Amino acid sequence: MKITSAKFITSAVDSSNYPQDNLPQIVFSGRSNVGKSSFINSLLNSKKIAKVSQTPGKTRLINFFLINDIFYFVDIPGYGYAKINQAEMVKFATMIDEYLQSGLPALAVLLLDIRREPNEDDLLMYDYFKSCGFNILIVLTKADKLSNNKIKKQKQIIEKKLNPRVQDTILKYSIQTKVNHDLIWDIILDQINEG
Ligand SMILES: Nc1nc2c(ncn2[C@@H]2O[C@H](COP(=O)(O)OP(=O)(O)O)[C@@H](O)[C@H]2O)c(=O)[nH]1
Ligand SMILES: [Mg+2]
Repeated sequence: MKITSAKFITSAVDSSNYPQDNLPQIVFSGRSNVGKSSFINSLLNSKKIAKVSQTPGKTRLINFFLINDIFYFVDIPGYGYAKINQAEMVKFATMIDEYLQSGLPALAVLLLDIRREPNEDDLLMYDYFKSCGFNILIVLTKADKLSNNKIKKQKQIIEKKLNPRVQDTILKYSIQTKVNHDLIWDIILDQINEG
């Protein structure tokens, strides 16, 4: 995929702020620090596009990036914040619920750190994506941190815990080696063209 333009469009708390043009959307989700911003930047061959969503005030919002003027990357906030109170948690869940129920996402990308066993938050998010009827791509980040042997073992551990559907794809990724970069783009573009 040749990226000719990638623009930050808007941050949203609710549907009144979503883009209204009905272009396909790819949603990215994962625990804080999983490497979501790095992954988005790496797919877009950009050093900073997803950084916008890291500026203060935007990290807990839904951020929309318009790619090549034909589809959106949608960055939803990393779950599993340590310091969040009950009221914030409810607000946060409501915001993500509303977006995922909006019928907009064409593909959900769930990011998991290849070195870690999925936790309750990861499993909940995966179940949630399934219940929304999304096609799901699971990306195991930071693959460069493990040997090939260890990668194989971790992939088995993660698959056992997640129990993925046959139609879901699981791929490792690394921002250093860009392994599976083209394959991931193929999957994304397939989804966009189907919609
Ligand atoms: N070695 C390595 N580090 C990574 C990779 N992806 C992300 N990181 C690092 O992991 C940390 C968290 O990444 P970030 O993209 O900010 O995570 P986010 O909180 O999910 O957006 C940063 O220090 C990144 O440099 C990767 O593929 N390989
Ligand atoms: Mg981030």
